Amino acid sequence: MIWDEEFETMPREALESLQVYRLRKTIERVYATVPFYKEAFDKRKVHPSNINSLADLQRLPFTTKSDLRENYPFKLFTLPLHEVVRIHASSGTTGKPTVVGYTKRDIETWSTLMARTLSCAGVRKGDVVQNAYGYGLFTGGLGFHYGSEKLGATVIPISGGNTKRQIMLMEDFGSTVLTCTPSYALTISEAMDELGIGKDRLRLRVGIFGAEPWSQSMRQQVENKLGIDAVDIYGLSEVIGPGVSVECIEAKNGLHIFEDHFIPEIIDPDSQEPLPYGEEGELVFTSLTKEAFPVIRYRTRDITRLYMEPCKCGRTHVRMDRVTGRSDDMLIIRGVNIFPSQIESLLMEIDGLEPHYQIVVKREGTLDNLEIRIEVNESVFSDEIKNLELLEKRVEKECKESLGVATKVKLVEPKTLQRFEGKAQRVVDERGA
Ligand code: DLL
Repeated sequence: MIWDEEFETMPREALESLQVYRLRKTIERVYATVPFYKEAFDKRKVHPSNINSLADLQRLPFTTKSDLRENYPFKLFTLPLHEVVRIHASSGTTGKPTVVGYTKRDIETWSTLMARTLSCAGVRKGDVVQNAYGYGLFTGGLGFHYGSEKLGATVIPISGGNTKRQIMLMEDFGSTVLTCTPSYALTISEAMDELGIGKDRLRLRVGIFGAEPWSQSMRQQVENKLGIDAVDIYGLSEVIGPGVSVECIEAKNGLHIFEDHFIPEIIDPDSQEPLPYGEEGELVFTSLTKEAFPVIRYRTRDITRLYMEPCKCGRTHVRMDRVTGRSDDMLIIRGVNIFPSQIESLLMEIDGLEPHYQIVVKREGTLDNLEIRIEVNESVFSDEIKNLELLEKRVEKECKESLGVATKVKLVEPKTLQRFEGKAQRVVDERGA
């Protein structure tokens, strides 16, 4: 079901005029209220009155994560704090978090976008949503919570963790929808095996998984293990949280970006030049309806591509491919660029391996080396040592061929690597150590 039929299926021309109108309003707003934007626009000699078409977007400067840090915590808000009813923050790996704020109307907009998202993923009134995204400063938990209520579904605000209890309630309350990171979905399915609870004892139908990269083969694994349709959802705190784009349950093929609220662009991360539809590059967003914390050409660092081919669900908005990774997560090993998600796709294709792995980057002498630790299943593990060694060699060979760099592979005992309740931490960098 399409939640906002009028907007989600808007003909392109009407959508673009709406975007231009909203863009102009947003630019007027930030220019008048946020010194950072006024200065940046003045420097480029752009004034809100110059914004009359989508092409004019190119005249605006980019905003980066470090701009957000330099304006920590509230200096990019367009309103005094007493107009802001909610704060969220995303923790960076280093230093201060990125802080975002919402007015009452922003919360209303976000909830509507999340109702739209859930609906696009096949959730209906009458569904029971087990919301295992973390509640707190992270936008996942509360974003899904408000959206589920808005849609009229029954939401269980269980948050992440406490996996046994999670499964018990899933069975007792008859949850039909599971929302969490894909890595936590795996952790849950593994715990079900351990407890001897088969998927037939649950009523799960759909999983809405995101907040971290995951591969198509991981989707198949999770779908089989839980007996569900698994759809990909993308978003980031700076832009609104979850509710930026999602796959439709009909096609499960690319994520529809809610273009009446956000304008996406793809740029070459080095030259910063815009790239045409179909080409892979860095995703950039401009918000069109946010009040407290609009963002102008925000560089996400996420790598993907956009495409306009019509979708069978009838939505007219542009789609994005699944995000392969963040430009800052890209590993450069002996001059070769490697995304952790490439390694995941490759491993998932090999029989006998489990979807639990860790990528360790080491420095030996002056050279960087990759080591991949991956769990094997019980039957492989109890096989003869000789066969384990053969499998190890085979994985090494496939890694070398596909990644273009020699990799050490260590097959490890089932259930020995770390499990995750929120975003997975797959890469361990031992170079600085
Ligand atoms: O992760 C918002 C969210 C919550 C999205 C729940 C989906 C579901 P942040 O903590 O600010 O916000 O992290 C945003 O996570 O820039 C991407 O690098 C990554 N990310 C989010 N969704 C996906 C996805 C939330 N489906 C950062 N695939 C983003 C790949 C994703 N990466």
